Amino acid sequence: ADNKNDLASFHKSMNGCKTCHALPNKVSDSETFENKQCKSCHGDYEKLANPKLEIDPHSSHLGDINCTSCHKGHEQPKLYCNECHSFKGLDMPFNKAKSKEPWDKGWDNEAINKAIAAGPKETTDVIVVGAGSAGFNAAIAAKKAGANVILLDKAPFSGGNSMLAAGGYNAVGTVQQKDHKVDDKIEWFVEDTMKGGRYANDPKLVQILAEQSADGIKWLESLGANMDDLKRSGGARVDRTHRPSGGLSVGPHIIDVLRKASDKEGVDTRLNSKVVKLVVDEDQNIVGVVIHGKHSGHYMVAAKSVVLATGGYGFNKEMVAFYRPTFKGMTSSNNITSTGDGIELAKAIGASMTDIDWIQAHPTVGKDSRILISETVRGVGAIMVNKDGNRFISELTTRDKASDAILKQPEQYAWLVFDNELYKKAKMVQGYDHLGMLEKANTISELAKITGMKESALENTASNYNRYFKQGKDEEFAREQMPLPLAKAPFYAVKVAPGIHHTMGGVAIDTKAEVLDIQSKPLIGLFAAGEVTGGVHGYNRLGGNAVADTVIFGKIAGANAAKHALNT
Ligand code: MEZ
Repeated sequence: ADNKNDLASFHKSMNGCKTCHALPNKVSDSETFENKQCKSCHGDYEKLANPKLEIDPHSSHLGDINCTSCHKGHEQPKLYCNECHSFKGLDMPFNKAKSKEPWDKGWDNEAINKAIAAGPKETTDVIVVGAGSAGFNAAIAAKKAGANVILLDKAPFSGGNSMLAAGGYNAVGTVQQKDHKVDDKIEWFVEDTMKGGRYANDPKLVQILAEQSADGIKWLESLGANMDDLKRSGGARVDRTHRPSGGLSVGPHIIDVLRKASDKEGVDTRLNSKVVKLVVDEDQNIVGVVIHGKHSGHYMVAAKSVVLATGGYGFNKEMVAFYRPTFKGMTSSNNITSTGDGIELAKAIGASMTDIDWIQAHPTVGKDSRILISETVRGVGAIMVNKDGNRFISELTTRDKASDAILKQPEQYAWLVFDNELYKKAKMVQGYDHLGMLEKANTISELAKITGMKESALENTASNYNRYFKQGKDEEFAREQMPLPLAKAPFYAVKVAPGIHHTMGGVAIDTKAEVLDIQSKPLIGLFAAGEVTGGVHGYNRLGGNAVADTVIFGKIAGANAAKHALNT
């Protein structure tokens, strides 16, 4: 420790460097020992959570992540929550410490070439790059198939963008649908997904998505997940979006389950470990990767199979501006990890891209924020009105259409309006309230006043909508489902605008999740799953299909990666 104001100096004064580190061992990239030390002295998150705090980072939706994600030993701490939120007054201890250059800035080709020339430091069967839902599912599937697996993530925590997924997982033919008497068919799932994607999807991939969707739910349940709640998402003709009961967000739940399951399976997860190169032999077959570890520098690990599960590029401003100039500068609901690394890695060894320029703007990101207001809110019953208080489209239309419609409204924003019945029903709405995002009033006209809408317009909208609800027919916009009227005070409104949410394009894959080259031949040993791939969603993804994609194709990629590694 060389900085009087940092956490390391404070701890050093107790029992020397041994307070935190397992000397003389080197610090691992995941800082595993250090994090165990934090918890052994301070207790786990449950103990640290302070019920008196309005916003408490120790009981957040990020779940049980490394303490050192925010509390840095030798440098200024970083409140990770504020990458998406703007919480004031959450002072972190030791915040006067000096900041340091990030360890992972830029590519260092000289260091990469040196690591390759030095040869592999280790050998494993399967390397999975990216520890979100696709990566965890791939790693667990590969491990269950008998392979040794290393799972890598560049971030100091696992979970990726999946940990922010709010809505749910689309599946057909589940016990849940049967229990709720929902009549659904694989063909309908396929048709809805193709229609939503403007028929630009790869039909073979969509068929797999639909056919294996119910098995994916069973698989998650076998790992410990609860997917008992059902709702409808935009573009679906029936209720097929599965999520945890009580209206909890799906992402944090399944990431918590997958973290535990992958530890139990014995997956070797390494954080702060960025893959900077896919290494191939003279025949273009995968032979390993070069990793840049926070503490171990550049090194090569050999493996016959690599699964790319690095997510999309929705948080990479330059890539968004390049592929979709009209979305330049638009806010993004994505995690800061969604920077398109897998696309660059795969491109560098000749992978082909599918629909790379198709980017989805989610219609309802909190205005001037990065917080997604889940489609669930409309699915459960909210209406959407413009700045004057008039509806302008069916709330359950697909996202591309809803976003386009908002962007055509005066001032390019909208309000979601709902009543207390919905507030009680959807727990995530209480979370938005907690974050101070909701306007609240005892009457519709008061709500109009507070939000600047026209009183008469909003009152008309509400009374018309309540009539449509009663008669079961939306005369204006043919909304397919109206689960709730606007009846029980208090009434709420949240201001929303479109924000980058999903990048539909990415590396081209076949039905075995093998990555294809520009002649549509598999790049031997390279697999991919989740948002890094293109083809599943066409030009527009339906709500609830991303989580399904990560689980189903994650499993396929992991199982095939294991098969390839163990049989060649
Ligand atoms: O699949 C999604 O992206 C989804 C359902 C998002 C949401 O609005 O909750």
